[in-house]
Amino acid sequence: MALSTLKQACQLSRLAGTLRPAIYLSARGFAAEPAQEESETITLEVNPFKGHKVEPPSNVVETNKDELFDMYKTMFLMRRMELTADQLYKQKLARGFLHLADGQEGVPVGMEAALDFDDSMIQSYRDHCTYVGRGGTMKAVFAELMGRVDGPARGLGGSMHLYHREHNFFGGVGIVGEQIPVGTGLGFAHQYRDDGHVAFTIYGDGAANQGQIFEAFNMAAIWNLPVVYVVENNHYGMGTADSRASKSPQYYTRGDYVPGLWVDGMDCLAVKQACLFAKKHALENGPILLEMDTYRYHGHSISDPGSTYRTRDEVSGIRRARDPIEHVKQIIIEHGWADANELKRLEKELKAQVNADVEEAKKSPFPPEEDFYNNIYVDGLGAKLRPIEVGMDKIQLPKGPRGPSADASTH
Ligand SMILES: Cc1ncc(C[n+]2csc(CCOP(=O)(O)OP(=O)(O)O)c2C)c(N)n1
Ligand SMILES: [Mg+2]
Repeated sequence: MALSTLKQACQLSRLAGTLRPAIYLSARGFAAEPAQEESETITLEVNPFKGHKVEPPSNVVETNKDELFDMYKTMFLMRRMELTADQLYKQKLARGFLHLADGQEGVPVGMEAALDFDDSMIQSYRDHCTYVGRGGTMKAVFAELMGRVDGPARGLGGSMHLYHREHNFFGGVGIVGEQIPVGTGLGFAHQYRDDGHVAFTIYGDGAANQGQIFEAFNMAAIWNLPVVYVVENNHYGMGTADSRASKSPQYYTRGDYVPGLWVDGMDCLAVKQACLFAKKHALENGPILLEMDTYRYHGHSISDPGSTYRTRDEVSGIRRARDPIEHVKQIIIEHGWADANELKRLEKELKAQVNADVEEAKKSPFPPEEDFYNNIYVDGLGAKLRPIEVGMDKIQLPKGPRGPSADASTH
């Protein structure tokens, strides 16, 4: 499809709320591809799925050149975004918490290839790539990290609180496991509205033994809610290996009566196939659990070097054998669609795009001072923080026993 036609299609489908993110990235000029005919379908084998109480889908997947280029470019951009966020933090331009997902890019990219933006999604604090997969911009991510108003939380939320209401991305939440009951509620909303869409509820292996998960599974199964639970098993919860935290780290089996699939989460095509299957299953039969076997290259957060509880060899071994971007790059090269030099040139363009987005984000202003007092109380109640009356230009302690006459140093 010619790029101009693609852009028109994107504008139309954005209005209809069903835009697919890879195409969205192309439309924003990331894909400096020459105009080309629609590419022909090819089939590839992915690592076989393992099923729990369900017959797994075939491991032969259909794809094409355009889709693979889009996946490759989107994952590459996500990787650069995460590495750039690391740099911004070290330069003290980004502040607060920061959890990076480099290594895990195959999951959001494969997931979004199977969904549209009318399906809803909720994620943990490791949310930058998920947000971009949902059609959020990298400029907005950088702006949020640097506390600027062009971030999705107007610079007040930071890394853990990305959000995209128009594309049904409900965060970005900081409390481990908090998103699981909320995502179950999103599934309830889809069922109640009978809108033919599903809720993808994503959590980590470190959340997978919490009690609230099993309450959520039970409710979703009793009511046949269209919820796809996705456990991103990156094999560590902070510095604790999954085998030390879980009696049974076979998370795809842990829903008991909820069927599950083990998925090679380092292969975006396997993820796509599993998500297509899971969406259909959830709409027809109720909840299903996908275990995405994946890996994070960075430490748990920016303050964790990530090398005390695992060996450097383990990290470099996974990078060599299973890297999600290298995998797709190899497919592209093997099919003769581009050679290594052409891809290098393309990567240079993509890096320049990320740098340009950072510069744009830096132009975004910090929030105005009054934002400090907004979003605390319902509008109209005024900025009253007990026991202190707060105004923009004054802080007055009330008179009386808790006022200035009391010992203010006893807090
Ligand atoms: C209820 C709760 N307990 C503990 C924490 C501290 N904490 C933050 S992240 C984390 C590990 C979670 O690991 P996992 O679910 O595997 O996600 P990952 O970080 O690997 O993406 C913990 C214990 C928290 N944020 N919330
Ligand atoms: Mg984990």
